Amino acid sequence: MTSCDLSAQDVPPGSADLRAKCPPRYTLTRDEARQVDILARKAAADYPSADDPRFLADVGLIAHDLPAGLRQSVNRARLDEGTHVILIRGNPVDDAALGGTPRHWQEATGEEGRVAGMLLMIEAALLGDAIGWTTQQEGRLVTDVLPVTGMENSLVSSSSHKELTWHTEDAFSPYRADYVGLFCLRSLYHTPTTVSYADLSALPEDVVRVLMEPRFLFTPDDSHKMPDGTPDGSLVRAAVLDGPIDAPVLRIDRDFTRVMPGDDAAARALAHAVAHLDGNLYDVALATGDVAFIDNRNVVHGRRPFTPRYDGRDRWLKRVNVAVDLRRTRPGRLSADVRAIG
Ligand SMILES: O=C(O)CCC(=O)C(=O)O
Ligand SMILES: [Fe+2]
Repeated sequence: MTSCDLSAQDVPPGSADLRAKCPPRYTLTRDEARQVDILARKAAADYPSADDPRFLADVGLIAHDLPAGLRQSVNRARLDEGTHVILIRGNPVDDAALGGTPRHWQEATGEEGRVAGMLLMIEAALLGDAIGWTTQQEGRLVTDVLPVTGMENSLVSSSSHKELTWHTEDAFSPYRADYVGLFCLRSLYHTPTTVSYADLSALPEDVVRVLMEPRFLFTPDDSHKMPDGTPDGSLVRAAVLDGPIDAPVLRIDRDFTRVMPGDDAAARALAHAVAHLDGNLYDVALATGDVAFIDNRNVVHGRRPFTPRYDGRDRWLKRVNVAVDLRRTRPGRLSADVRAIG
């Protein structure tokens, strides 16, 4: 047993370093993987898509049929307020049936990819309800993370040559997800996802105090296609740290967080936070069959650079945003039935 084969309950509370080295993980047995596969395929047969309102109404119940060991492990990690990432290994992936990695997320329309999306939605339902963004990948709930020609050096997840710098997912929005779920379908060279966390005991007290004040400006990242003529309408002023000092919620995007002109104390605090998060950054290399739920309140995440080949074998993840309390996101949605924010 390596030091990382710990179950969630074995991780001592408060040990951010150990959490980084040993994320709570659950490895499905072959029988359990078969059980998960059957559930996902049945859902794909019973419902037309992951966005179907009937599926969204039922998926929480479908998740009751996931293996008991998995449900117990995810539940413990959910209740641990310091969790960085929940890893579920050994999920079924039929590489041949998937076909080639699509050249663009708009082309990710294959049936086997849809089954994978259903699987991710079912496991995500152990944590909450899926939300989407009208401004992102046409408002889909299950989105695709894959390298796209021409985007190699961009600041979005379809980049490759350029490191995807760490960020709170959708930091600009009060309706952002509590978890970001990633299902790795393919990653030949194990390109790592990156994760970092704030250890407040290692930051000067005055810096922490400033980070807790609403002195920071957040703009939507480039993955959100905002309507023309909305330059500053989308600017949000908020704190980087929120909540109790022993269980802070982190909100920061290395590329899209600024301070008001002339606010030197906020600029200094932001620089401290950036250097601190840079220093705590560690790798989580997802392999085929891994599902990772990143706690978007406790950690920031990104991705190391890689060289895409555009040969149909490139890295490919399915992604979902999960809200623990769907009602919290309601002001951002048109109606109870609409899951896309915006
Ligand atoms: O590609 C990854 O590992 C992470 C990408 C990312 O930040 C995201 O999809 O939100
Ligand atoms: Fe992200």
